[in-house]
Amino acid sequence: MLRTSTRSSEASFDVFGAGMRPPANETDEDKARRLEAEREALRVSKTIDAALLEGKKVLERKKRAVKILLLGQSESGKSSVLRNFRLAFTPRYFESERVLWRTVIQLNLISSIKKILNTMHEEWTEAESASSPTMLTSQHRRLSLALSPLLAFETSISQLIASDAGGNGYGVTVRPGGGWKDRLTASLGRASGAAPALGVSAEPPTGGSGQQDPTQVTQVLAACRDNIIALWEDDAVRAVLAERDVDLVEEPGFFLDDTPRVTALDYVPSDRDIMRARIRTLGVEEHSFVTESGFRAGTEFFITDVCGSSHQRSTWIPYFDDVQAILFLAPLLFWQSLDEDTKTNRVQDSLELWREIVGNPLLAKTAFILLFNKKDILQAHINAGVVVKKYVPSYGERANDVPSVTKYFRDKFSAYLRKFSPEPRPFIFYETEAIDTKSTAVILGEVQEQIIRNHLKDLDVM
Ligand SMILES: Nc1nc2c(ncn2[C@@H]2O[C@H](COP(=O)(O)OP(=O)(O)O)[C@@H](O)[C@H]2O)c(=O)[nH]1
Ligand SMILES: [Mg+2]
Repeated sequence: MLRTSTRSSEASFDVFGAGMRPPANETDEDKARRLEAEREALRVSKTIDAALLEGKKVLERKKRAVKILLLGQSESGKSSVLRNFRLAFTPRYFESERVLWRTVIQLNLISSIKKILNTMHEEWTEAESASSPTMLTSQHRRLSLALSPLLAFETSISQLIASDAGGNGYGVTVRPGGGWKDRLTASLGRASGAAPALGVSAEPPTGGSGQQDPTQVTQVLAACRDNIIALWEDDAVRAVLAERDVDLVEEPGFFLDDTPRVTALDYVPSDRDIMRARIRTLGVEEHSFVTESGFRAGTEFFITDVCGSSHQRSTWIPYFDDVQAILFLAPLLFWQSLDEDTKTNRVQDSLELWREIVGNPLLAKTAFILLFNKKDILQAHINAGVVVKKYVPSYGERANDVPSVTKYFRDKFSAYLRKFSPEPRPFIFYETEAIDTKSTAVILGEVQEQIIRNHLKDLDVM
């Protein structure tokens, strides 16, 4: 039963007042305790108020900020576009991270070497068990032995920066949240005894934590330089790799052709190197920052970078709420299949993902910007004589050139958008090459300005 209270203000005041009044027989000690408890209660209440206010401020900030989602299959170039974004609009921040990319690139290089050494070992094992001949000689054994110290570095530094992210045995895989940057910064700082610096030739480290010391890898790589070059330029090694379908040049994070530069003691990664570096993030990463330059510098951005592999895609949905724009990355690499599912054609997979995303009612108001990324790779393959019709039968007799391929797929993406969008909307598309920072900066400049303008219009401040 619901009891109604008497609404006499005097009565309720009295009741309230009696409860708050100190007891008549209160001792000095009790009084001190009571006052302390009251002070504590007030402090807690103020803290809660401040937290609520802070939470409200964050929400308000986030509401005014520009929210962008980077979507696309694994390896489509999402993280590279984000890096370009930071280079173009937060250059000071980008500079501060250059030192970290050196270690990532060194690891990328070692990963390629590891693949070569593993392939050579497979060859030897098979040659021994089947008593079949091999092109590899004792000279190759010596090279393999000389380069093996690098493998220990790959393992220990990957573990250091990847924490418990695991991985597939090659390359660098990290958990979201930027923790890897903190761990690596700390480790580089510890090893040099000061803040990490670039452009100075490192002295051989004296302290540090043994093989986990990322500055030592610089020394060891420098010492291995000639052997790495000898390995990579060896005809027999190349032939064994080709025979076993190991195509390192096509893989992300390929730096073997840059060995002399990357193994130099004073190596400083160029902007392009940083865009070419490969690091895999498991899970969704949210980046927030205030732009230092560009249109309306000082604008706050929240950019969400997801992990694109197919079994991670269900984790994207919570990030769809309240985003102004989606940058959808779709490289037109029609001759490739997905790493995680070798039966699925990459472009087909992108199209299906696009269909799901444009059809999602949560994104009905979101602007779509489609980036046909990796246009350099498309161009190189078309130049090398790859025939589109062979992989995409419906391509028919259209001209086998980049503009025709691009138009063919653009029409497909556009038709899906028309057909599956909850309401009609335009989309912009660009052909991009995320490792070319200059051309990407121009495109991102346009995109960023357009998104900010639309956002300000929505907020009614323009
Ligand atoms: N050649 C070339 N490589 C690219 C391009 N965009 C990205 N990459 C490389 O492709 C790899 C995967 O890119 P990443 O941004 O990590 O893809 P994500 O998995 O979608 O985040 C990286 O090694 C990049 O350097 C491009 O336009 N051209
Ligand atoms: Mg990524």
